[in-house]
Amino acid sequence: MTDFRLTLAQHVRSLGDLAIVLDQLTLAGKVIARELARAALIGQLGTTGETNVQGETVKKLDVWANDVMVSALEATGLVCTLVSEEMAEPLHLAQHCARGRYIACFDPVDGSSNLDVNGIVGTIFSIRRHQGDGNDHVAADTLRPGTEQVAAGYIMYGPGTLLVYTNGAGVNGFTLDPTIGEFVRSHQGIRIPARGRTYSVNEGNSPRWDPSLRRYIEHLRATDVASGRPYTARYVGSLVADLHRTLLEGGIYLYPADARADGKATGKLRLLYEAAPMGFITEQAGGKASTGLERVLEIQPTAYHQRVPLLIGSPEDVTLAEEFISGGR
Ligand code: FBP
Repeated sequence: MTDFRLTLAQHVRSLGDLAIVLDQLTLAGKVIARELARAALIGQLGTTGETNVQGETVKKLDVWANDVMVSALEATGLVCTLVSEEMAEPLHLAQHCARGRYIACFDPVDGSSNLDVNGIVGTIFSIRRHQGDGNDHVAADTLRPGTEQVAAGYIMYGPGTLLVYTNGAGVNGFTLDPTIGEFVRSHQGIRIPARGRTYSVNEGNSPRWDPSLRRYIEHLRATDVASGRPYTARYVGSLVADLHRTLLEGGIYLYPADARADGKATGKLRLLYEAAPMGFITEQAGGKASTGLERVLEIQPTAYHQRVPLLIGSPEDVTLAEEFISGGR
C-alpha cells in the first residue's frame, strides 16, 4: 500500500488566490533547482560582469533565477508589484492591480557567494496584499512593515530541495521528491528550540563590530557547563542554510551592523526580501528576529533595498544578545 503524504498543493488548497501564487513560486523553485544541478555543465557558473543596485558583482544565475521568478509570478495575473534583489526598481504590473491582489518581494538566489563552489543557496520570498485600488503609489503600497506579510518562505537548494513557508498559521517544510516532482511534507509544525548551542556569524567582521557585540560572542565562547557554553560556531554563508539549521536545532544567526566605509553600518541583509520574511517564519516557529534594538517585523521600510542588522533564532538566545547590545549585560 503506497504511503501518500501531504503535498504542498494539498496543504495550500484552502488559501484561494494565495495558493496559486505559492504554487507558481514552487514551480520556479523546481526550475531553479534543475538549473543549479547542471550549472557547471551548461556554462551557468560565474559572473555577468555587471554590478547590481547593491554594488555586488552579479552572478549569471542571479539574473537567470530572477527572470524565472518574474515569469512565474507574472503568469499568475495576481501579483501587482515585484521587488527583487536583482532589480533596482520594482516591476509594477498595472494590468494585475485589482483589490486583493499581491505584492511579492524576493531574493532569487540567496548565498550567491556559494554558487561557484557548489555550496548551499536558496530563494527567499515575502507576500503581502496590495492595499490600493488599481495603480496606486507603488512605494506606499510596498514599503510597509513585515507584520503585514500574508506569507513568507524559502526554498533551500541543498542535498535535497526543501521549501519552508508560513502563511501565519505555523511553519511547515516540504521536500521535493524528484521521482514524482512534488513537494511532499517532511517537516510538520516546525518549532524552534527555546535555546540552542550554536551561533552563526561572519567573525571576519568582528574588528568592526560594536564592543557590546564582541562581548556577547566572547560570552558564548566562554566555558560554563551549567548554561550550555561554549556554543559551537557554524557559518555556511547562506542565510537560508544558516537559518534553516537554526530553526531546527536552535541557536542564533547574526549579521550585525559594522563600522565599514561601504555602508554596511546598517548591516548587510535587506529588510523587504531577507530579514522580514525570515523574521515572519522564525516568529511563527516560536523564535525571535531583532536588529538588536527593535523587532524586525515592526520596522517601517523607507527604501526597497534597505539594509538592517539581523539577530534571529531561539527566543532566549536573541533576548540575551539584545541585553548585551542594549548595554544591560
Ligand atoms: P546575497 O543575497 O547577495 O547572497 O547576500 C546575502 C548573503 O549571502 C546571506 O545569504 C549570507 O548570510 C551573507 O550574505 C553572507 O555574507 P558575508 O559573505 O559577508 O558573510
